[in-house]
Amino acid sequence: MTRVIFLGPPGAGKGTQAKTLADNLNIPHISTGDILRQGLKDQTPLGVKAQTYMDKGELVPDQLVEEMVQERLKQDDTKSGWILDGFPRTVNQAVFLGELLRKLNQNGEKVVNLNVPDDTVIARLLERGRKDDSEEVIRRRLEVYRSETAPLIDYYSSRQSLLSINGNQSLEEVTAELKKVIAS
Ligand code: B4P
Repeated sequence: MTRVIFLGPPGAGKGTQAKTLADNLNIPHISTGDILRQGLKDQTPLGVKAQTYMDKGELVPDQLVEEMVQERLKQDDTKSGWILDGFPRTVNQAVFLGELLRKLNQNGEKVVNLNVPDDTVIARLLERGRKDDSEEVIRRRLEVYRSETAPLIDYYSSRQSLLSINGNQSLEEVTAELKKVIAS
């Protein structure tokens, strides 16, 4: 049973690697960013609320994202495992997730941190050019990452082993390193 949480700055390659790994293992890839963007496209109440935060590079409020993840993790297909990408992004979300996994009997998750320097992240995101990939918004996302999400590295390191991967390599090299640490 594989359950993996991806940590890392915006543009670290969480989405890219999570998708590859989930396809390989035939388990669901649960990306909070993708679910929020789909909500926006479908103009659901959640998507509409999330838009103002995402456009500015801010985090969507914890409660909204937590409810969304809770609903998703309760679905039947998660029984075979999952890859969680983009959640948790705050210590509050991590505490919430820990309690939720205990309740659902889905513990035993591996936590992987993708390390990538700022200049690489900025170059990758500018090249991708999504709506929230303008230079100003990317810089804000990095600030938010440092203040809200980076503390999760200590949070998880002090509770369980945190697997660290060099995300500043080619896609294939990152995938190979990931597969190795997840299998170990
Ligand atoms: P996300 O959708 O999670 O996006 P991300 O952090 O920008 O990207 P990721 O790290 O997945 O990078 P990717 O693989 O795509 O978040 C967007 C927004 O949603 C947040 O700012 C926030 O507002 C909101 N949100 C989401 N979750 C939330 C939560 N839990 N709480 C509150 N708010 C939340 O890679 C980026 C680019 O790099 C791609 O073009 C890719 O092709 C390229 N790339 C990847 N790996 C590469 C490599 N090794 N070499 C070269 N290029 C590479």
